[in-house]
Amino acid sequence: MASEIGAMKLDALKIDIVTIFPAMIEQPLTAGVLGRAIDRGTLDVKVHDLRAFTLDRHRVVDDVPYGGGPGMVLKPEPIFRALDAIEVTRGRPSVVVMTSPQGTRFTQAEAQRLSRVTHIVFLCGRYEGVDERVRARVTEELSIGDYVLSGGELPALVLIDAISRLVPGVVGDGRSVAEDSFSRGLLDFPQYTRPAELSVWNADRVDPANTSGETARVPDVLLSGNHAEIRRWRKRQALTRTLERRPDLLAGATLDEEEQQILRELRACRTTGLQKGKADDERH
Ligand code: J9Q
Repeated sequence: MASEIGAMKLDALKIDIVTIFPAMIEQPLTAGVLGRAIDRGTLDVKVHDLRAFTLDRHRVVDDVPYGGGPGMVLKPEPIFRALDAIEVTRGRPSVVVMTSPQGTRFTQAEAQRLSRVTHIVFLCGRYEGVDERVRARVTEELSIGDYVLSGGELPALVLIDAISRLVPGVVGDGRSVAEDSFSRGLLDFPQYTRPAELSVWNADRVDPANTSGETARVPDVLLSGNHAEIRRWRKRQALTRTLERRPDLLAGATLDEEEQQILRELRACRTTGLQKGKADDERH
């Protein structure tokens, strides 16, 4: 009936997922940091097949909508039975989340809040809908964005990933969680790794001999060893990107004195038309 992934710890975050496609949830949760957290017992995850909570021989989970129209609607009784079974075997959950396009938008602040609860149930709806009476047992209806999906499984995985990363012990290096761009409210600065100089791959594709000699180099400042300069360069890059791509984020960002100063410079440059494109990046 319910498949358990991993062994559990006393302070683990308990997560139950109710779905008609258990395989869609199970496999992804075996990979990466979440997979390791489940193996260690830092996360206690159970996936429940909604069909296991039907009583008829054809294990029917959906039916035609009252009033007519296209598509099928998830029946309420199997969902109620699944929630009751979870409560009996796993305890009363702190929150019951349903992923749906009608939900409020999931944000990093919501992820922070939900990472502090002890037990979350996720109900994965279908595109066509869920019987409205199910909402009586749902404490939060969340959307991950405005696009059409076939079901709530992928949104549930998105929520589980974002929430679990914030649970102490899930991500090995707690520093990268704290420094994560959305936690600071800005986009990330550009990252580079070795080699410091790269022949341009596009040129190879056009001309396999690649006689152009064109290279893509890592910015000199990152090779300089001057950590004060590197920190300032990164701040400027993060602010430039945020200003150009997501200016809406700046309203909610917490900036230190240096960042506020850089932002004033960038805005002044922008309005005078001095700074546009790559040229400016190289000047600073
Ligand atoms: C269940 N499109 O979309 C965005 N966030 C959630 C959803 C969604 C969907 C269909 C079914 C959830």
